[in-house]
Amino acid sequence: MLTPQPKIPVIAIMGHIDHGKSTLLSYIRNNVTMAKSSVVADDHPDQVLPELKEAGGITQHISAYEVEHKSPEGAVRKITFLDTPGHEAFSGIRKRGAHVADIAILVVSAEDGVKPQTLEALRSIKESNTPFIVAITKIDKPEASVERAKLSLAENELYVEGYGGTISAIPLSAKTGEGVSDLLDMIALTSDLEGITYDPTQQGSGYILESNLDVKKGVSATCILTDGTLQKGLYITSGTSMAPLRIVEDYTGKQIETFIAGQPVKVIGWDNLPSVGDMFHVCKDKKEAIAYIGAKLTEKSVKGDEVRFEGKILPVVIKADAGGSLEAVLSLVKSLDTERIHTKVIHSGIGTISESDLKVASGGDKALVIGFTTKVDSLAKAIAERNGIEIQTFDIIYKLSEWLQKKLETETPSIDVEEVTGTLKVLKIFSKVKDKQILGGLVENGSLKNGSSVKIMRRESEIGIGKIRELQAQKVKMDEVSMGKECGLLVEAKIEIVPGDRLQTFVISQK
Ligand SMILES: Nc1nc2c(ncn2[C@@H]2O[C@H](COP(=O)(O)OP(=O)(O)OP(=O)(O)O)[C@@H](O)[C@H]2O)c(=O)[nH]1
Ligand SMILES: [Mg+2]
Repeated sequence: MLTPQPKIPVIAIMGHIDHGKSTLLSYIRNNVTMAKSSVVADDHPDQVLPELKEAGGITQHISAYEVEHKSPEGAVRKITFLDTPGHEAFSGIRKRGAHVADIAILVVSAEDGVKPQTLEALRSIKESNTPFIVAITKIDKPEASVERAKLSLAENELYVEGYGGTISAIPLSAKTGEGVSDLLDMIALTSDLEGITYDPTQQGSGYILESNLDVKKGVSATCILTDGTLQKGLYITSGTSMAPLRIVEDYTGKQIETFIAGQPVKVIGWDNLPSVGDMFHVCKDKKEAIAYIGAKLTEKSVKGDEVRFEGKILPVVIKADAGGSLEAVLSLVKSLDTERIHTKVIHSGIGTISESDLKVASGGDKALVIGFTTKVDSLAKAIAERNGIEIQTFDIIYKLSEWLQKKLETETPSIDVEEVTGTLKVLKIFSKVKDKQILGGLVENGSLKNGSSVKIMRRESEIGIGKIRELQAQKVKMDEVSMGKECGLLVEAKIEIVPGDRLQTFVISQK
């Protein structure tokens, strides 16, 4: 028997935003690989390098590439790379990257050292028990210091070789290419040492990396096999979605008959969008697939009651271009909730903002429609105009975040805030005729103004309200008496004031 066989290692490139993950990958694809590689995880299988089309120069999807590397000994091997985003909103994608990878590359810039998402990526790598290599990038930059980067790793309890640990750290530049082949050799070595293998006789299993809706092709999903092989003709299910293995593309967009562990492939023709990060399961035919999904549906538990929220609720409809980015936008939107305002996603989905989305947004309270790297069709635009619905679309996640934060601020209902401007301690009562009371006291804080309303406080509680009708200090009528001064005053109040009470003046402002 031939089993197990060496597997195409799946390498996830992870790390903080702008630390050079995508640039490193495009260097590898352009200069190191023998075969021309391409992106499969997005909608553009044409040969466009990601940094040329990344909105705002940041990665916002997971992308999978297959490359061929020739070792110094001349052995050629395939490697699958997953490029993950570094922006904080995409933690779900990073987690999945670490989870499906056989080896992770933790990218740390020699300029910046460890940053928040470096640590978050490291946590995901450790949680999934993935072996990893550190790549210290941008060493060509004048401000770069490999030593400083290694030290900052050590300060965060990641000890690389030479700094009390065993983790390999490869300094490199994706601009000059220095060190890149060392990294590839280290990947090959780690793959051999880790014994990354698969069983070709097994029915394939793995995960959904990304899902997309294409106007021409329909629903497609990028899947990665973690073990086994798959042939055309079978059925694939994930969650409650399924697809025949009829149109399956490899990394070049070419149709393939069989695919093996470690290969990222695009399966086209799903009945609806599979959830990103879910495992897929293979069935021999449609009947079995339907039965499998049916069994899963009955397992589904009922969700608990939502917690009551007293503040304002802003209904929103969210559309994104792909499953991973939709997930990121949904969690971003949720994270912006405050004590006084919450968004409520009444509908979300993938694809162009269309008539049906606007219908949902127009029903009941008008919802805000947010699109992320999607278009708005003309019918939807017309309905929005007619019904006064606001549609906003964004290509860059942080722009969406900034805008929504501002929007929520302006939509937050103002509340009345009371600020105490003066406190008087009542020392003596001179007279009380009906509700007019003449008393003497000491201003303990702030100042008291004639004509002000006062709260009458007994110990810690407010027992009533009143109004200052006259104010005197040393028998002279005053408009205002300030802290530390004694004064006499005429207060109109229904409550009988007694010595020891405190009178507080206040202003009400809206916040
Ligand atoms: N000089 C120099 N610049 C680099 C190097 N690697 C990346 N850069 C630059 O750093 C910036 C960010 O690089 P990216 O590769 O997009 O960073 P990233 O880690 O993929 O960023 P996200 O995907 O948004 O998390 C770009 O302007 C690159 O040109 C390098 O080795 N040397
Ligand atoms: Mg990137």
